Amino acid sequence: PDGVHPAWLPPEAFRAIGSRRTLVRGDGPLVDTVRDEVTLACVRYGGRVRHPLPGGRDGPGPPPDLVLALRSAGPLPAVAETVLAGFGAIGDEGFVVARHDGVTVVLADEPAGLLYGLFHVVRLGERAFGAAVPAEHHRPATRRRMLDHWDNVDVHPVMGQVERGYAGGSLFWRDGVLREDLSRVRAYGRLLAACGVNAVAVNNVNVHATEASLLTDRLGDVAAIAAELRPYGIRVHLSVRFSSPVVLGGPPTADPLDEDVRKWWAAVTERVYARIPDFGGYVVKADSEGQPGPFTYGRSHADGANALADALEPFGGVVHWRAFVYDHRQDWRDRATDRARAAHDHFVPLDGLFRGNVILQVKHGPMDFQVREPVSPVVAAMPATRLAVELQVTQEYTGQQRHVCYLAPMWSDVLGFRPWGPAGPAVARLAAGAAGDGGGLVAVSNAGDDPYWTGHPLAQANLYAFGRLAWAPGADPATILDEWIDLTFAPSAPGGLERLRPTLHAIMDDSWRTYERYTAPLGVGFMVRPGHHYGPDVDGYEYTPWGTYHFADRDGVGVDRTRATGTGFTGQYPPPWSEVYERLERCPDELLLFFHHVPYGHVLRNGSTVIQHIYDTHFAGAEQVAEARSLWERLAGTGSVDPALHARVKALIDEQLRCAEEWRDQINAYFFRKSGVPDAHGRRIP
Ligand code: GCW
Repeated sequence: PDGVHPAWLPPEAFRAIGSRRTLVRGDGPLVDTVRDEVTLACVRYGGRVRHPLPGGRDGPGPPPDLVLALRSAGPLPAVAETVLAGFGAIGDEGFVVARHDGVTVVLADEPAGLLYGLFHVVRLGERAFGAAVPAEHHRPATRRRMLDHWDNVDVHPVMGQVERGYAGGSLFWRDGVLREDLSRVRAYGRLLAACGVNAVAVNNVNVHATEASLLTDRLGDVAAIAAELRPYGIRVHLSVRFSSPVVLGGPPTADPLDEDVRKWWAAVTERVYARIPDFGGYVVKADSEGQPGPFTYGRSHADGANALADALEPFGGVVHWRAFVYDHRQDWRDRATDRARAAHDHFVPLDGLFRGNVILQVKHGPMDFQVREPVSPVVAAMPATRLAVELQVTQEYTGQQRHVCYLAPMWSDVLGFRPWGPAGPAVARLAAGAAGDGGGLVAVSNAGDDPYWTGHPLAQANLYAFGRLAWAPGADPATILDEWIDLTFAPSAPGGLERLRPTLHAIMDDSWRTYERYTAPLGVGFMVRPGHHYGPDVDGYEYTPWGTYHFADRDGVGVDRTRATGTGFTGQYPPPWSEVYERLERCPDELLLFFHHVPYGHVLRNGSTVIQHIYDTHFAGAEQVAEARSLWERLAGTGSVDPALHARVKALIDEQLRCAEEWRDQINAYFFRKSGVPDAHGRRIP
């Protein structure tokens, strides 16, 4: 669409394909998408799409450079048969790619696989048409790779239109109605398919009155969005309010065991599928931060989730039931209540009680998307439940898309974490499910109607990286960044990427750790301004009911979550982590204050004291932002990046530096005043 940045799919990304001869073989809507993509590219760059003749024979002309074919598409060109020899099932979304006898061949069992294969060739660009390459089999690690939008139809008086959205308004709704022009939704679906996402939940999990009716009266909106995303293999899910029966004119109760309530959900769900046959299912935030839930009726979360699951089951739909359930009205004076424990305390006793089409959606950390948290112990504690791990692409607690914070290294750590130690499975495997039937990966989207999609242009990399890691959790974050750089910038940097690439790596590779350095230290979390969560406010949440405390006093800081003397949270982990986190001398530095309350003079494993580490990291973090800023400035006028994009990033980095310095000064001043310990290097602390 006009005026919208093409992100990682500028037209030039299709040059290599568009300047060649391609044969597309197969039928069905997603194959049509592949054919349309190739055709468009060829119109632009002078290549040809060859159409098979009726009866499966290929049209006249020279042999193709690229074959994109479904295995079932009848007799395949000889080169494709050669590539396929010896291959068993390729899988629903998988593809086989090879370069053989001067032909690049992409083969799939199912249309979705062909689509992902096409985007693989796009990523390769010219490299796809070079030397011979033996057949590679690509398949997603997880079946469902989903983005949740926290979009409202209306503009919410406090949260705005997109809750925790930092990229403008919703892509779907405007002025209280579905947008008339949905071409951007289609473009969004295309971007998502190109990085491997295959599901989108369209609305906020805090479901307000207007949005509740998306399930019934406004179902047409959901159907229209689904129609735009379908050509890119993306299924639509809907966040629903647990009290829907009551608020949408059904029975006067939402008791999940009430027969009328169950009938109501069944009838409503049937109507949803009549309209959207490939509808994915419901997302539910229940008994959480004021949302209604089964507790109102004395029922369990298994009862609640199962009622909706039963309604979806006949149609193959799933319920994503969120595990983000905790007491947000706790008494700060009460040291025994620990929000980190809540999800495990609530849900682990229910393991085995959920229907097969319930997916328990667990935030990756036990608190709330902080820059540093341990992996949620729930992930390892519910073997009889399908679990999805939820990440946050939108940068609520990581700089709100004003700060550069490339999150792939954090996600990669999370996905690679092994709850039972080195011999056990990693989180990515648990989300995928041993038999491929796990809940998958979900992330809160950072996209909105901003011309750059994500507010900060460099935040596009996070959206791209989420999809790529959901597809291949073992992928290297720096390699993913390179893919994103090549696709996004190579075409518009006629001078090449010699300057831009190293600059982007210098600014982005370590930006998550930089952000960690200048914000809340050593895993303690929060210390943000309450409400909007931007910028520092060390005690902002300290005496509130939200359960997010640091307990700093004149002697020390941190939350004692040990079994020996604290809240016992460490006991929610299996060994070895239950022991590693419990023991001060074994606990990783970066999580020290998440698990322990220690004196300022406590010596970390890295040899520094806690207080000196706080000073050092805060000075270093702000300095690194200053360096990033000057690196970015040096690109100005070099032609390596579009001037408008350069200017946007420049303005944001200025703000990032201002904010990082404020963080540095507040945190350092706070802990200097509390502890009275001076900085060993005598630097200025206000
Ligand atoms: O991170 C917190 C946010 C809330 C959000 C909640 C959740 C949608 O501050 O805005 O609500 O998490 O995940 O449900």
